[in-house]
Amino acid sequence: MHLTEIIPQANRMKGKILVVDDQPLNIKILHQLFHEDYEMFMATNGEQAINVCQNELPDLVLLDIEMPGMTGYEVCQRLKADPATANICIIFVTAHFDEQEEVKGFQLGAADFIHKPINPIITNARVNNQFILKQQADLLQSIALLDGLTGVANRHLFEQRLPEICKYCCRNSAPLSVVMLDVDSFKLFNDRYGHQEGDQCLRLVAKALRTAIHRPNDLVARYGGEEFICLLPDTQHLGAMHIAQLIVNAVQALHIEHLGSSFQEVTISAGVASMQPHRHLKWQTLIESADKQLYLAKEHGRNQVSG
Ligand code: GH3
Ligand code: MG
Ligand code: MG
Ligand code: MG
Ligand code: MG
Repeated sequence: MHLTEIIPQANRMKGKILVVDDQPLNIKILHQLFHEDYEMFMATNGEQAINVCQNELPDLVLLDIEMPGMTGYEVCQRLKADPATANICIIFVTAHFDEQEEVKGFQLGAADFIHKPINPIITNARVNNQFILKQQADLLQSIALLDGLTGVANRHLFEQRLPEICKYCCRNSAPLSVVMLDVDSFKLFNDRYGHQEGDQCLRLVAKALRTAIHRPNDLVARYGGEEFICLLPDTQHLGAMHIAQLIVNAVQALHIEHLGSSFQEVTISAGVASMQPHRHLKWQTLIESADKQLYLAKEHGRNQVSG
């Protein structure tokens, strides 16, 4: 999975707002209020709202409570239960003031309430405040979970996601593959070209990795210094071997000079391990197997895949 899918870019210029209301007139009022500063999306029922959230990942949802079919509360509950949409900021828009109802909304994870009839000045202030808070939260999260040098997931995020992805694979009886990668003879690269060039090389390698791994549920992370790891749910061993080979080829195709290496350019080695998830199989075993395979790829001459 790419981080941009997990963490919306904190520095995006224009925020996205989804307005959900069964009354088109209410949508129109809110649209008029915000369309100049935000990219606007609309939905007239709960199902539609959830779809837009999954596809567009808005920053904020202005959510009507009383709607035929799914209520706003149910929409909120479903969005908060899905890790992909849980960070979306939800503001309920309601015609009734009822303490108990508002408490319920906050307990479900709403950020604020706006009361109908819409007061434009107050509504503007509340929405803009929540948007700023959302941006700050996104920024903090990206600092905590992204690798500062390469922009891919860091080890912390990897370790957070690994058990979740394993659970997902178990539930769906889906295979799970791991590709462990380690840049070849990188100590010699640093020695010859300097640490700055080394850093730039790691950025380019990470970019090549991100290009090769593009399914939404895949995860690319920097595992250690010059080591990367890819988690590939729903991927059989053969498919993972293919992807690993694509990465090995892509890194060599960068043609980064490395005269200390027998290939004369920067290369990477990969170890692949796969499993059919099973309650008794541990993900630790999977990582260990990939690591062993990586060691074999190194032993057999580097710039290759073992699995
Ligand atoms: P092998 O082919 O067996 O993997 O050899 P290697 O030289 O790559 O392995 P080794 O583990 O001996 O060296 C890894 C090097 O990676 C040493 C370290 O200085 C460098 N390295 C780790 N993290 C960074 C980083 O963030 N930036 C730079 N420039 N170098 C790094
Ligand atoms: Mg309504
Ligand atoms: Mg290493
Ligand atoms: Mg090493
Ligand atoms: Mg290395």
